[in-house]
Amino acid sequence: TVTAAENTGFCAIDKPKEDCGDSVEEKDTFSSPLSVRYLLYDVNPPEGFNLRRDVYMRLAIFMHRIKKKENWRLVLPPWSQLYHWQSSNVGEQIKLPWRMFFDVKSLQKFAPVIEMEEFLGKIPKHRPAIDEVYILQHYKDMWDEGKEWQDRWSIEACIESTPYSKSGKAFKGPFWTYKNLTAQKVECASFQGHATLLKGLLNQSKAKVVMIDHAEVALHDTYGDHVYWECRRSMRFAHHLVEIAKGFRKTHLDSSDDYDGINRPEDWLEEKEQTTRGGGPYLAVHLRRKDFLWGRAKQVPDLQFAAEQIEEKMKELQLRKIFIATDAPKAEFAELKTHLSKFKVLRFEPSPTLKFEIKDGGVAIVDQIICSHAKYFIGTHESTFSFRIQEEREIMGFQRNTTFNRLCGREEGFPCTQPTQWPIVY
Ligand code: GFB
Repeated sequence: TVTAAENTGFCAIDKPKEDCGDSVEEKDTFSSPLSVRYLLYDVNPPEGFNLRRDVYMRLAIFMHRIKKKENWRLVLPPWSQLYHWQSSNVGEQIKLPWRMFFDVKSLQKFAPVIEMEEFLGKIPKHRPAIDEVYILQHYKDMWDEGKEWQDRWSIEACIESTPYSKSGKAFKGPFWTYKNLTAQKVECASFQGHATLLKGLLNQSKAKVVMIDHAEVALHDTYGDHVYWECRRSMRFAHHLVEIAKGFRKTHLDSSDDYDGINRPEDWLEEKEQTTRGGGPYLAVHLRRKDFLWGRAKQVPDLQFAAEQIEEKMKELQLRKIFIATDAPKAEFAELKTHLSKFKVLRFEPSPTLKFEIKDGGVAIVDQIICSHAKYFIGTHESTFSFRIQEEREIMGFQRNTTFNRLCGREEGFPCTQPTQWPIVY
């Protein structure tokens, strides 16, 4: 039997990587110390998938900027044990390569990135994988009154305890759950500034393999300029997930790119400014629940109030179908449906086999793809999950009033302040 994922060219963990992404490597044998250097990174453990995507962009843009002069490879940190990935029955959600979620070839057209396994395959046996780890931390005086903002970094004592500990000559650490990985040196670096400021930190070191932990401390060089958007456009989703979303749109939402007037070239480099007036004949809502119910209590509506807002928009747009992307448990979704019984309310619910293959991350991406193709989208206040959908819609050229919308909390009332618009730049 051919599973849905095999059918769509799914790049499983055990599939040869040549089938899934090109190597950008020339032969680097590790013999000449600085010919090629490797930058590894990790992010504050509780952060979710979509904030991590943003941190990737900060580093990829940095690599893109220096790629003509310096020979770095950015090693894509495998996805391991994300806090929000809580499904049982999907197997272990650790060490998942980027090709499960993104088109790595497409990423490589913007920045010199490689998968972790490709990097690990290069390390000679006798050698610790990582030479130096720098844990970024904020300056203690960063928030002091009257302190002027100034780009700076310095190696300093660690302010908080770290998850790295010395064992013999080497340091052990979380290292994306790879038990055998070690580092030769671990230090803290107080850091205030944009990602390109990391250049100073990397170049004071002569190490071949450097890891930056808490990379989220480094800020975007420029948020929203054309380089930001090039990087963002290079983050095409993995083909098998796009195909699964296409199938769902066609079967359940009467939606296809042709009918909906959406026209995106295969290669993001060929993408030009687009205008989409259509979109699939459905309203898409990203209804963030779980930790947002207490983290953003004022701005996240209860289900009844969410349904009232959705119903009003449905009447205005004269649509029949609603697609809900949500992290809500089944019971909450069932309750929402009872409040919207006049409409067809749908959610993407993969079969157990498919879910096992694409995992929680894949389900979330399919949700995002479906939301990004709708005639009208309403997101959740300050959710990076919603932000990424808005960006996708900007790339496709939807009218901004159909994209930058969010549900209002009961306490705020309706209407409420809507999200900032971040227009695409070419
Ligand atoms: O993606 P994310 O950073 O967005 O984290 P926020 C939320 C995670 O929850 C997603 C799941 O990556 C998914 O795993 N999730 C949320 C969903 N909404 C949906 C959905 O509609 N469909 C599916 N399938 N899954 C931030 C976190 O969350 O919120 C931070 O990154 C922190 O760590 C902060 O917790 C408060 O920006 O929404």
